[in-house]
Amino acid sequence: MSNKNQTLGEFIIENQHSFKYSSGELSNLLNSIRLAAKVVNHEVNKAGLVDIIGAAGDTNIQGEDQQKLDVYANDVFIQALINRNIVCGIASEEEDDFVAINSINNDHQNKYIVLIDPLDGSSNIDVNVSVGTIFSIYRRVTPIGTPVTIEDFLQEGKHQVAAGYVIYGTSTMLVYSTGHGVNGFTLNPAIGSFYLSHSDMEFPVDGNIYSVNEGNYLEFPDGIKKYIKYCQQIEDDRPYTSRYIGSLASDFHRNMIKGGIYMYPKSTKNPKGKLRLLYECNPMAFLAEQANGKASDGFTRILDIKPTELHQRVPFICGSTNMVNKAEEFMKEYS
Ligand code: AHM
Ligand code: MG
Repeated sequence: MSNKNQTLGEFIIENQHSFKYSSGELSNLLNSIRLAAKVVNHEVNKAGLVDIIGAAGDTNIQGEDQQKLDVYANDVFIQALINRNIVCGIASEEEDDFVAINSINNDHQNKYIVLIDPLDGSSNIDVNVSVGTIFSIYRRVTPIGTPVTIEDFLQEGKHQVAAGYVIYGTSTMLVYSTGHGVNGFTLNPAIGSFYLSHSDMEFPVDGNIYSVNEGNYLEFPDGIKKYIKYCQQIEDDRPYTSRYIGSLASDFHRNMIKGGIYMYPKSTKNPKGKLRLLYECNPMAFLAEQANGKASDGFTRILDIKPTELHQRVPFICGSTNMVNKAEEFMKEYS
């Protein structure tokens, strides 16, 4: 039962029984993400004061080194996850390799791994536009009691046990799923708590918004070019509206609420696409499917792709099911 006065902390506890392995560890893990999101939010809110408090690389008035926000967010999330002694490994878009974490007792008993894009769309920071954090959680596949290996991180997205994002925007929101639908929580900055504001979020089956960086149009595969022309045609309920923030979590969030499609196809410049399968596409695909939407690389379900490397990139098409189906039809016919 959703309750509008419910905090994220209360919601996590109340829904703990629905996790497949209900030991409290996943709740604890989600709580560490909740805490880190609040810390990063505080820092992101100050970003416009950079001329006053100093830019990245400077030393501030207290003698502290100013970090770039993406490095700062990376450190905050990793530290918050390590502190709770629940995860055995973390991979981050900001790190070259995964970080193996031993448990406090030195016995490698922790079960969960986290993959994270700590500050996605960080080029938006300089112009006061929303940025996000995207996270993805799996159970390890190698035996408990041994150190994690790359195999634990290269799991197909369909094995995620939870995923979510934080948007640092006009309001700060944390949206996540543990495989039982998608719920969104809005931060009340005066109190410092996230409250359930969007319960059981779902993509409308159809929509009229398309989100793509059209500056790359000439470099897109023919299927995508033809689909974009289809979106622009004056026919039936078209032309659709074009909306592109350039911050995946925000574009996804708007499209989930209003109905739409997000595309980052491959191009001559990015022959494999730009977005990362493990840190961006898999968590968003998991959320999309949990919210009645769909995510594909144009031909294949994102969650079925077997990763071969940590920083692998894939073309990404995600959103309202009928719109993604239509884009796939064009890809099959023309690309
Ligand atoms: P980043 O991880 O380097 O921040 O890049 C990911 C971002 C997405 O949030 C966004 O949708 C896309 O890159 C925008 O890319 P572009 O500026 O090429 O349109
Ligand atoms: Mg990113």
